[in-house]
Amino acid sequence: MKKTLQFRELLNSDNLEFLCEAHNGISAIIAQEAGFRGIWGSGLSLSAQFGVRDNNEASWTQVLEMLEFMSDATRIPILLDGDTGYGNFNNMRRLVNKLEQREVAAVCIEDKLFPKTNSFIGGQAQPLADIDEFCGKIKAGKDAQRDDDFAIVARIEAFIAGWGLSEALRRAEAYHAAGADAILIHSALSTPDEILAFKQEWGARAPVVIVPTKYYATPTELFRDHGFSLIIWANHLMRASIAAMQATARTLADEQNLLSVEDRVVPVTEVFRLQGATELQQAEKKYLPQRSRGTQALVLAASRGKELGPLTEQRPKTMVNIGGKPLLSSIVEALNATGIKRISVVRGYRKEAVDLPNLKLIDNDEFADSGELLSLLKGLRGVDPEQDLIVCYGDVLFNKYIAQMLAESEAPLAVAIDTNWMESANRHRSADYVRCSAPHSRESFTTPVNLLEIAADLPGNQIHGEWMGFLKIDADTIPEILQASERMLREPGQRQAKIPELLNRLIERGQAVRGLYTTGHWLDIDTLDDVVQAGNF
Ligand code: SPV
Ligand code: MG
Repeated sequence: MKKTLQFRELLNSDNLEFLCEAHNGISAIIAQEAGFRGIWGSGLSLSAQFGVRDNNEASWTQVLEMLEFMSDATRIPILLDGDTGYGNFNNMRRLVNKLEQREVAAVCIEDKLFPKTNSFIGGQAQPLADIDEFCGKIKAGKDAQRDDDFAIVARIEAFIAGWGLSEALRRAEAYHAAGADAILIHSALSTPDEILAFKQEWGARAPVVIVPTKYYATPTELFRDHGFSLIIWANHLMRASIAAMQATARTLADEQNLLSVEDRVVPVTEVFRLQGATELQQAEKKYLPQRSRGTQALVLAASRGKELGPLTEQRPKTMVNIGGKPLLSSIVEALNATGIKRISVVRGYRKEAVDLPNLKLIDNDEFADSGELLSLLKGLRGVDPEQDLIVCYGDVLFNKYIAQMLAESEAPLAVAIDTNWMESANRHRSADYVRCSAPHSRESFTTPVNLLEIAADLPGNQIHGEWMGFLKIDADTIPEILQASERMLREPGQRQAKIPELLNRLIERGQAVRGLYTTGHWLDIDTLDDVVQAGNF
């Protein structure tokens, strides 16, 4: 329902209704969340949050600007405390139009002179507006409004200025006749005597609004019984926040640490919630190009690398020193060089030795009696589900362009394939050979090639290349690979399963695995001989 109509319903309902003061976007959200059906845009609170006096020191456009934030942030109607209308009838009609443009439902103007002073500062000495001049202002506002449901509340300051009941009634009658939709009768007494006397005489000629700031001890039931329409809790969110800010600032100044205030302030997540941060995250997923999510890496480095003998007694293979630094350092550098900053490492054997900075460490404490698929599974559970992922091994050195090629691939799932597979075959080392939908050729640069099978014992005439141990998984595909790994590891006899077995499974189930051909520029550290060779890599 449009805000003007909501406000009109509050004014005209048979029940006593309530407005809560707010003075900026977040206090408006808080008032709405507490269940209030309307907001009082208090002049006192708005000026206070700007750090100025309630004397029209903030310009009306500055007030309007804050009001726009409050209105944008909420669905409930706002009644602006428009002071005296910020000028004469002409300023008033411009104000009404500007408020309507910002979906502010109503404005209240008081019969004092510009620049006004808050009613609780020497109210008795404050001059009142000429009745006819004020009526002209009300009329001009009503004539200016484009939405018939926009409301103008006329506020009577006769009691504040020390005039009696008859002056208050005379004014109310005139303002009502000029078109005011409701009367706000204000009083600075600590008892409700004035406003009750007014209501008694006024009856139900037009809805009556009150602000019980000074007669706060009066039971609300009394107002209900007397048929008031609307109560304004006029400044209490502002005053509550001042108390909280003063206490927090004093404590911080005295104690010079955050510990003593942390439990007394809301967590930052509460701030994000009030700001609606989740909505933006969802919108980003919907509207931003997928690539911008970035790429992360997962290094599988849980095994010892027994073949390296004494070199891996105190540390896993990934931490063996090659060319003056741990193997893992070179891997991290190659990843960093392609712009991949987020790197997770699955560690197991001598895990405390894997201690390089800026890595997310994921433990596989079952490394000794399990295969690399379990490490992959634990790794997938620990990575950021929002980013694309490159999986690599902690004992494979590579040129950065290989990671770049994988990161740039559009495929949901891809592997890097070395066409130079004969080299491994000639050296009689174990390797994972692949058969693809097409061999490496000029066409394979432009036509996507899919993996058909991966095995250590493929017949030579079927081999198109060697899997280099790299896997690229699109963020959206991570859950699928995670579930497939879980399923496989639950089957009996699969505890030692390796990634190629998972890939064959996925292919059998119809998952496309893109093969990206490349030639050389990587080194698998399996033997002491490899360690020596790697020095020149
Ligand atoms: C305000 O909240 O700014 C008001 C109410 O005008 S009072 O401060 O009581 O005058
Ligand atoms: Mg005010």
